[in-house]
Amino acid sequence: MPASPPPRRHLRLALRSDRGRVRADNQDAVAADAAAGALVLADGVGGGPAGAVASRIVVDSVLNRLRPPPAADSAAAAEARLRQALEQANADVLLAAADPRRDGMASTVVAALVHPQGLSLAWAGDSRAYLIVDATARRLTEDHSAVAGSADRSRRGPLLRALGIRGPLRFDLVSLPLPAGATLLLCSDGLTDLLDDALIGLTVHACGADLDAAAEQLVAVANAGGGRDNISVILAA
Ligand SMILES: [Mn+2]
Repeated sequence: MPASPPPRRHLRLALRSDRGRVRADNQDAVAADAAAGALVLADGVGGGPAGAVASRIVVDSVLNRLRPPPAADSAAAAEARLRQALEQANADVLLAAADPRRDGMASTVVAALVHPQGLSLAWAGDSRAYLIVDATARRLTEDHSAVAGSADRSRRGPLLRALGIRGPLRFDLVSLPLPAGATLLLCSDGLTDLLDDALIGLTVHACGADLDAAAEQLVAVANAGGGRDNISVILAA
């Protein structure tokens, strides 16, 4: 007899999206659904308000696709759903960009699905996911930017992958186990430009089981460091 899958875990969530201290508006967007185990974060780019339009389309489109209960609980099924969700969101951004005021808008995306086999992730661009165990933050994603690792996006060069860019859609997909007691973090580059991985781990760990406090504290530390960009975080445990 096949082993029955482990029970679906009950997710606790905390979401924050902050304008920061320099930018005139917030072009990041965050959304999550605890029952579906779905989290999505997007960082829009584009002239004027278009970046904010793009990131909002992305989070709404992806979450809509991830909300219905899955036909299967496997990691492969989760990856297939993430792939379809990103393809749909990409199409939605391109369609909305047909409006000349929104020409050239695009958005990063990082989306996570928590399922009985663990965690599946899909991303395009330089928004990141981390798994935090004790005070150690392990980076799960690789930035898609011309000079990964530079201190801010203007110096890193253009995003190599994003939703809404013309041409073939490219993104990464990965599945991994989700250890008991681990905290998942999705975040935009406004956080990671100002906090290194070690400080992210320590900051979350210092707040214990209080995810809201941890999300608040991550944003506060980034703002204390200058808040040069919009700062967004989603924590799940
Ligand atoms: Mn950003």
